[in-house]
Amino acid sequence: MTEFDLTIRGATVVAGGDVVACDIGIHDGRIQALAEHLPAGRRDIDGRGRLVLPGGVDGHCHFDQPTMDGSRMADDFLTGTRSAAFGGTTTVIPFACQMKGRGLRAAVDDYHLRAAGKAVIDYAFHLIVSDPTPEVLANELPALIDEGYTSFKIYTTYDDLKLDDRQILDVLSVARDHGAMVMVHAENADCIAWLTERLEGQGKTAPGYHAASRPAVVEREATHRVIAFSELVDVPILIVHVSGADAMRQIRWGQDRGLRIYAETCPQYLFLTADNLAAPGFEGAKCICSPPPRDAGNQQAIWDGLAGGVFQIFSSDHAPFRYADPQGKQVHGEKAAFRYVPNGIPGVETRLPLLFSGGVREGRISLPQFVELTATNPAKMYGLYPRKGTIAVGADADLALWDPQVEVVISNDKLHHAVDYTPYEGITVHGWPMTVISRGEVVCDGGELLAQPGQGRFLRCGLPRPAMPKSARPLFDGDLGRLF
Ligand code: DUC
Ligand code: ZN
Ligand code: ZN
Repeated sequence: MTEFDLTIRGATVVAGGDVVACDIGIHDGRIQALAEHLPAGRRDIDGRGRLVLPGGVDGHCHFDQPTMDGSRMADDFLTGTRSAAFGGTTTVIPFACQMKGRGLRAAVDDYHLRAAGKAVIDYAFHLIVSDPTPEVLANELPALIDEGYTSFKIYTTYDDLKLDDRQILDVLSVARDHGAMVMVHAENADCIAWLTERLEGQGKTAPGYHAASRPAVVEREATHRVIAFSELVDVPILIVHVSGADAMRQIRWGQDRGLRIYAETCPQYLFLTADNLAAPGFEGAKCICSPPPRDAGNQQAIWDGLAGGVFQIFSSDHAPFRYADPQGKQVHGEKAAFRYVPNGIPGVETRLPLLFSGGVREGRISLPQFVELTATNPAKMYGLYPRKGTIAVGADADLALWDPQVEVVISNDKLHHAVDYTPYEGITVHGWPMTVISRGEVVCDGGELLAQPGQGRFLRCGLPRPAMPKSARPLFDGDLGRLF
């Protein structure tokens, strides 16, 4: 038998939906053996007292994404992946964003340049399709899917990004034909614009009114609409950053109807509420994100949906803007109306500890559910499984060794992103990843970064199995009867 490069001994391991005591033998960056007792490796790590989980897969985060309003994201591929790694994540999937009037290929090329030589963990790209021209639909998108960019996000809101219904149907149809996964940001743009104008007319421009401009009904309507489109085109969709009970009910309705509707939620919908947006002065801007956090009842609904299977994945939607910065939340000044504040909050490092503590430690979800939501399912949804997201022979040795007991009070000065605040300041969590391993190399250990920038590799994604349409037949095969 080949000598292991690394053996982790005596740990409690979550593998294949079970919690087992075993050793892990690693060779050439991959898991080569799982057994009760394995021979010593060239290096051994004592795993006693540690919980070994697959490294997290954060299927929704934004690093160094170009913006249109003069703002700038604080995290690039170095600080973003560093922060992810310290929080137990070993794969990230940020977005190559098409600018209206430009091609998708240009967005991908530019994003590779931004990533080059920086990442400390592995990364893939989603695409954002904001301008589905005939050329994009017929040529660019199919070619990119073929090259390993097999998931894309579309928006029903934000002027720079939103698609109209006809465009959404066109994009869904390409996804169906080529086997890609479509992520949807579902909020009704016209309702938001209408409400925003009225609020501004009443002088209600403080950050707290951001929540009033995007109430649950706005998310519910768009969620139901895209579920209907998914049924019409017969293609699965994944609704991202679901904020509460209203949208969840639409999703459950679609799922009960037998449609392949998947859903993601994020820490902000469990640990923040609209009250955080209404903090004194401009402070609430720190929590401006869309959809906005709701209230305690909706937080509970999200917990229930995580435990009960409405949600398949739990991502950060890390969108990092510094607070006290003319290129951050204050790009239009420290008294700007809420509509001019960049949307997004940081969370790539705190995603896993918050869910581990609030979910597993508090008994709301099981440990295997935690692993599914944060690693296995995102890997499956985005065509990275079984290479990523699981502890199995042959998988990449991407592992997080957790101390499940340690108590940590979250504070920004302990985090590794480049943002000057965390919305979770002062929250106490139990459990934190102490050692993080990427393809067999220790990336972080005891608070120290051991990886070199550029060590992370770009991943081409396969076609995700969950993106397969219900019917294997082409949508229009000369027989329109199926549609009616
Ligand atoms: N909403 C998004 O859709 N993306 C980034 C951040 C946010 O709040
Ligand atoms: Zn979004
Ligand atoms: Zn996002």
